Amino acid sequence: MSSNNTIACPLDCFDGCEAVEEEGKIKGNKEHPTTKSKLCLNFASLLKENFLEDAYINKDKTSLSEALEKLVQKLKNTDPSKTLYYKGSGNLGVMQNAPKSFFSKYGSVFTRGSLCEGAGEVGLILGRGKCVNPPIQKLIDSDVIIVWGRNFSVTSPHMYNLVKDKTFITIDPISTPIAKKSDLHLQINPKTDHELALLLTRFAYMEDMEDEEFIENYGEGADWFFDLAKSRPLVSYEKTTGLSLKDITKLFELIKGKSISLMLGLGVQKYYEGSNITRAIDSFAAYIGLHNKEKGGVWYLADSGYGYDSPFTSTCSEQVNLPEVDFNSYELVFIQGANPVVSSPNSQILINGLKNSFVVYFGTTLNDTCEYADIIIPSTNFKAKRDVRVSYGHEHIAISYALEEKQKNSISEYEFTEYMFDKFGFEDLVSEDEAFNYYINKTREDDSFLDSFEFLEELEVDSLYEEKEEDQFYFLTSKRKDSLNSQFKENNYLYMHPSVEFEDGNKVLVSSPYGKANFIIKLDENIKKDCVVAYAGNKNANYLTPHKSDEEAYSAIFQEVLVRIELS
Ligand SMILES: Nc1nc2c(c(=O)[nH]1)N[C@H]1C(S)=C(S)[C@@H](COP(=O)(O)OP(=O)(O)OC[C@H]3O[C@@H](n4cnc5c(=O)[nH]c(N)nc54)[C@H](O)[C@@H]3O)O[C@H]1N2
Ligand SMILES: Nc1nc2c(c(=O)[nH]1)N[C@H]1C(S)=C(S)[C@@H](COP(=O)(O)OP(=O)(O)OC[C@H]3O[C@@H](n4cnc5c(=O)[nH]c(N)nc54)[C@H](O)[C@@H]3O)O[C@H]1N2
Ligand code: SF4
Ligand SMILES: [Mo]
Repeated sequence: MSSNNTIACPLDCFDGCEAVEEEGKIKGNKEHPTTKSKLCLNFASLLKENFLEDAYINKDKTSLSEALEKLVQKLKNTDPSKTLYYKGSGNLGVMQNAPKSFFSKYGSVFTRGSLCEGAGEVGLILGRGKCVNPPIQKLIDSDVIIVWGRNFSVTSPHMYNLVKDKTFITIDPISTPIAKKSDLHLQINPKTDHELALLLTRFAYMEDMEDEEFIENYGEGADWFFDLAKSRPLVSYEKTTGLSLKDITKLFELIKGKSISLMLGLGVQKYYEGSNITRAIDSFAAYIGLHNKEKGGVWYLADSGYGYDSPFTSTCSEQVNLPEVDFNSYELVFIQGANPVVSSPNSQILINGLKNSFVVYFGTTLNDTCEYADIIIPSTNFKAKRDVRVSYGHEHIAISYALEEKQKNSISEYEFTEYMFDKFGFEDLVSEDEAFNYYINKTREDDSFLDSFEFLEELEVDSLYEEKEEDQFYFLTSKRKDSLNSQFKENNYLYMHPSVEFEDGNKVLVSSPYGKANFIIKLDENIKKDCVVAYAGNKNANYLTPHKSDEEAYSAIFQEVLVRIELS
C-alpha cells in the first residue's frame, strides 16, 4: 500500500489520518481508506509548530548530551520507587511506548487509568469482555447514525466525511454542529444518559423492536435489564432527562426498520458512574440488536492495540491512579508527551507538586508544564521519526517514514530508550526495525463479533440534578475544532447561554468544591441554559475539576461537578 513517502498524523484523534509528501508538499493521502481528503486545521497547525531545538537544565539552554547525562546521574542517585513515569497522549504513535521498557526495568512508579475514555471503555468491557469497534464499512453501510455524547463532525472529521449524507440523531446538551445537521436533536440534561437508555428500552419493547434472536443467542440478564427499564413511570423521565416523550416517539420513527449505528463519545462518561452509564447505553443497543449485524453497530474510542502484542515489554511494580496523581509524592517525575498542568484535573494540586519535585519533561514543544521542569529534553518531531499509528476510531493504520532530518538537539523516543538501556546496562530492547516492521506487517482480523453479552442488571447513579441548586451550573468540557487538547489555538473563555444574567465579555469568578478560577464570558445560544462550557485546553478549567477517579476505571471525572459564578 505504501510507497515510503507517508506520514501518520500523530495527534490524539479518532481519525488516525495518513499524509503523503509529494514534491516537497505534505497533504492528505487520497489512497488511505479513511483519510481520503485534505487534513484538518490541527494538522496544519502541527506543520507550523516551532519544535524544540535546545535542551534545558534549570531553564538554561544546553546540549542534548548534557541534559541526558544529567538525567542519568539523577536517576542513578534516586530511589527508583520515588520516581514517577507519566506519559500523555501528545503523540499516539506506537513508538511512544519504547521508554516504558526503560522505566519499568529501572523501577519507576507508573500511572493507571485515563484522563480520557477509561470509564466508558470499562463499561463496554463489563458487558462484552472487550472494547473493539466494528469494521468501518458497517458504519458506511448503515442507514441511521445516532451520535450520543460525541462531537462527531468535529472530533472525527474524516470518519464523518465518509457518512455525511446519512440520517443523524444527536443526543447532546449542546447544539453541536452535528446536532444542527441532525433530523432530531435530543438536548439532554447532563448525566442523565442512563435514564434515557432505560426509557428507550421501554419504548423499544412497546415498538416490538427487541432483538429476540440476539438476546437468546448471546445475551445474559436481558430480563433484569428490562425490569430496570420498567421500574419507573414513563413520564417521570421527561423531567429528569429534559426530553419529551414526543421526541422519543420521533426517534423511533427515524430508526424503525433501519440499520443503525451508534457513535458513542466521551460526553456520557465523564462522571463518577461513567462506566455503568455507558453500559446502560450499550445494553439498550444490545436490546435492539445493534451488535453482530452486517450493517451498523456501536463505535466508541476502541482499544487501538487490539490484535497486537506490543514489542515493548513493560511490567511495573507499582501504579498510581492517573486522575489522582500528586507529584509531591515523588522525588523525580518524568513527563513524556503530556501537559498535565492544563490537561489533568485539579491544576493547583499538580502545580504545587511539580514545584516540589525534580521534573523532567520530554516533548516536542515548550508547553505550560515546562515552566516547572528542571530538565527539558527535546523529542524529535513526527516528520523525522519512523512510527505507526493505530487508531481508536477505526481499524486502519497510518505509517510514518522519517522523511526529514530531525531538529537539532532532539532525540526520538526509541533512541532515548536505546541510550538509557546502554547507560544502565539493560538488555533485550527490541530493535527499531523489528518493532516498526511488526506493526506494518501484521494483519489484524476483525475481532468485533461478540460471543456473549451481559446486560446491565443493577444501576445506582447519584444524579447531579438532585444536588444542583438554582444558582449552580453544570460544568461541561469538550473539544474544539482549532485545538487538540492543550495544543494549538488557545481559548480560555467560559461559554454560556444568552439568557443568563451575565454579558459577553464579563469577567467572572467561578467556584466549585475543588477550586476557583477566573474566566471571561462568551455568550453562545448553542449552550443549554443551565450549563457552562470550557473547552479542552482551557488553562483555567481544571482548577475546578475533581482530583478523583470514577468508580471502576481509575478514570477522570471532569464533569462530576457543579459551579457557581459571580462577577469579579
Ligand atoms: N478537533 C479536535 N478533535 C479531537 C480532539 C480535540 O481536542 N480537538 N481530541 C481528541 C480526543 S483526546 C478525544 S478523547 C476525542 C473525544 O471526542 P468526543 O467523544 O467527541 O469528546 P468531547 O468533545 O469531549 O465530548 C463529546 C460531546 O459530549 C457532550 N456531552 C457533555 N456532557 C454530556 C452528557 O452528560 N450527556 C451527553 N449525551 N452528552 C454530553 C458534549 O457537549 C460534547 O459535544 O476527540 C479527539 N479529537
Ligand atoms: N478540562 C478538560 N480537561 C481535559 C479534557 C477535556 O475535555 N477537558 N480532555 C482530556 C482528554 S480526552 C485527554 S486525551 C487529555 C490529553 O492530555 P495530554 O495527554 O496531557 O495532552 P496535551 O494536553 O495535548 O499535551 C500533549 C503534549 O505532548 C507533546 N508532544 C507532542 N508530540 C510529541 C511527541 O512526538 N513526543 C513527545 N514526547 N511529546 C510530544 C506536546 O508538546 C504537548 O504539549 O486531556 C484531558 N483533559
Ligand atoms: S483529523 Fe485527526 S488524525 Fe486527521 S489530520 Fe486532523 S488531527 Fe490528525
Ligand atoms: Mo482523549
